[in-house]
Amino acid sequence: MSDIETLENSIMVEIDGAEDENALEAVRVAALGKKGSISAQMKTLGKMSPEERHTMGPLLNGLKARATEAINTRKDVLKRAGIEMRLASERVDVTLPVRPNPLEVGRIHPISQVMDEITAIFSDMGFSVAEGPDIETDYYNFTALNFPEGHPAREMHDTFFFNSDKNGERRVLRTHTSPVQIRTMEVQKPPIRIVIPGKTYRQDSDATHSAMFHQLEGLVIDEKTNIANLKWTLLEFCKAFFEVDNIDLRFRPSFFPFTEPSLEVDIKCDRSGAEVKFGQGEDWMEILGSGMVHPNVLRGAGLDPDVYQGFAWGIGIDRIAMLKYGMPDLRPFFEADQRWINHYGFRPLDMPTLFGGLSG
Ligand code: 2U9
Repeated sequence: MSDIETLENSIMVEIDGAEDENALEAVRVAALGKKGSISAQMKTLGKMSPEERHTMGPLLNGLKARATEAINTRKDVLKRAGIEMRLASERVDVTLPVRPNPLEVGRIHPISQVMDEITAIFSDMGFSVAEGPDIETDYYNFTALNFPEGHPAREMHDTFFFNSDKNGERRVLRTHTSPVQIRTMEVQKPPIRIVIPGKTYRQDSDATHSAMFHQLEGLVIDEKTNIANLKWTLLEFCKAFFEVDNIDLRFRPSFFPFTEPSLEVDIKCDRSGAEVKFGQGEDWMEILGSGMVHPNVLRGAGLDPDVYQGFAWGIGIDRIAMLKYGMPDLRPFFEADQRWINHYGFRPLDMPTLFGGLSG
């Protein structure tokens, strides 16, 4: 066997033995690369006599062509084998249901949704959102709000009291978000326009009351703020929140220690069906409480009632969420039942805005 035949045999054995495309590439470089075995043979042609070159030239060119072809054939085989292997190992069950987009999983709780809706409405009117602690001092929860010491109103709130500390002071779980207004008035010079959404606590629980519930209160203080401003603000809020234009409100005199005069607000509605409808009917339903901030409250927070006046209101978020979205029972709000939240919850990326729609 000639040297060329021996070389060809050994290259062909290596090509056939290459188990993957990387190994085959190594064989190609060893044979046909710049310093490869076939290239080395080709280089010897230049030193041969014309007769020798005449014989050896075609032999070496034939070897180069056959080696190249064998490499390409083997490459195709290996490529196809690779695809077959992936097809066998990577099975896809096309009958499986489509997985939901991770951004779409999870639901916004109706309370968070309603808080976002209300804050969107008041942000649009120029209000800021304020927050404060859930555990309050007796002073901020009661005294600063014009509840006289020992007054039965303190008990009326069904307050959760903590044990007294060594100074005899007892903290409370706030019974309303009103302490936040006091804290704001102490540090911010009017004009003040704030809304305070948050958790509040009272010892009360049945189908429509829970010991922890949510309120949204609001406060406006300026030099000429008056009761007409209060009525307009609450009317515009109700129109936007219930997404009905012809809302009718009725203001009834009431009593709260922190406002004078105090007004309870009823909304006209139709209660004849299973769900309450607004903008129609002849019934009235109490929806929120409000009033002009009591001069004692202003004075206590360091504001001169002869210069500043303002209005405040409070609304139960859980209750208006039930009203707006037709939820009959308050208790599932706090039961973390996945089926309930899937039914009543809101899509996470549908942020309530006045221009895009509040409730999607
Ligand atoms: C300051 C001054 C006045 C907040 C007010 C109400 C009337 C009210 C209830 C609504 C339903 C509580 O959740 S509820 O049971 N709230 O009726 N809240 S005026 O008045 C304030 C607050 C802070 C400094």
